[in-house]
Amino acid sequence: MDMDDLAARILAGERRALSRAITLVESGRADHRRQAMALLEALRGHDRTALRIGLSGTPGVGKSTFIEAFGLMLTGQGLRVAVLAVDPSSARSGGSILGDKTRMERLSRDPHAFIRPSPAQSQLGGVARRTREAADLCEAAGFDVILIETVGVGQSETMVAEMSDLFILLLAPAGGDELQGVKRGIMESADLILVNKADGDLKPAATRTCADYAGALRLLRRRAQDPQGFPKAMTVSALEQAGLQTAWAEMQALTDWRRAEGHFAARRAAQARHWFEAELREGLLARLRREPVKSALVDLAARVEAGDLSPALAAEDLLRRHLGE
Ligand SMILES: Nc1nc2c(ncn2[C@@H]2O[C@H](COP(=O)(O)OP(=O)(O)OP(=O)(O)O)[C@@H](O)[C@H]2O)c(=O)[nH]1
Ligand SMILES: [Mg+2]
Repeated sequence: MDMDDLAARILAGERRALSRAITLVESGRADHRRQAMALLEALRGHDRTALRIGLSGTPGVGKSTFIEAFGLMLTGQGLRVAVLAVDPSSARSGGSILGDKTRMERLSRDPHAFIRPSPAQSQLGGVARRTREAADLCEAAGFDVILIETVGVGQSETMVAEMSDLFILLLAPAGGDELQGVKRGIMESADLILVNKADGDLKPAATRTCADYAGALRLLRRRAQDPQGFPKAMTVSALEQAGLQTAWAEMQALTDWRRAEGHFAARRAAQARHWFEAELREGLLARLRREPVKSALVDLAARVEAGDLSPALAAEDLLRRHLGE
């Protein structure tokens, strides 16, 4: 496979080339990895920028329904929309392809949309790299908006926030007055909180929940990358397609402001640095798991356990002998 040719076809917006490229970045094979890196290098330097929107929410809040309705609204305005998913449970369930394809039936048939379900991969590091590189590929292919969906469990939310220009938290109306146990860290990384299902019997509860979150957001420390009034909480109904246009207008207003103030580019730069450091850590840890370091590590660990060597000295010895320190 010629990577320059594949790059040219991606830049020309060929969907099959894009699918093939994403398969390549998902692969764990060493030769595929080399090809993927050559491909991403060949694509460097284009001047396309997609708006990357991370969307997080617990199972059942309506992520798929929202993405279908929101995505169709955007394609209806002539925008090209890519949907990527990060599902930490997909390693267990074998991917959420089935559920998502039925929930996003119309969007998946839309020629202006591209939906790529989560691959079955257990390691979060691998998922992060795959999703990040898939987003780069979609951006090169000329998509205007990239939606990155994740279920709100574990580290996946933080990971998605670290690769998005905007991070959106989708919530369901709460019964009581509790803040649904949303972790503080996630609240702090949200740019927009959307309380979904603001329709029918659930509407009063959705309005109350929204007010609760708006209050909680006001208590958070002001962030440099926010204009007055952000982060914001709003109600929507994915089912009745209500509030979606308003939500999109808020996302655009925030993005325009951040671009004008330099925060957009600064955030991307900080993210690039973050992922460089993450890759470096992964790479170093991978070397510890490979020979000859692996055996040396087992050997030194045994000596530390036996009390023959101090932990610090053992670590220093391994670093000096094997990692060129
Ligand atoms: N009333 C109401 N129901 C909704 C709305 N959006 C989604 N639902 C319903 O909520 C249920 C879950 O919706 P999904 O879109 O599958 O939720 P999800 O967040 O993708 O769920 P997982 O993929 O399991 O994480 C479905 O029965 C939807 O019909 C809404 O705006 N209003
Ligand atoms: Mg879903």
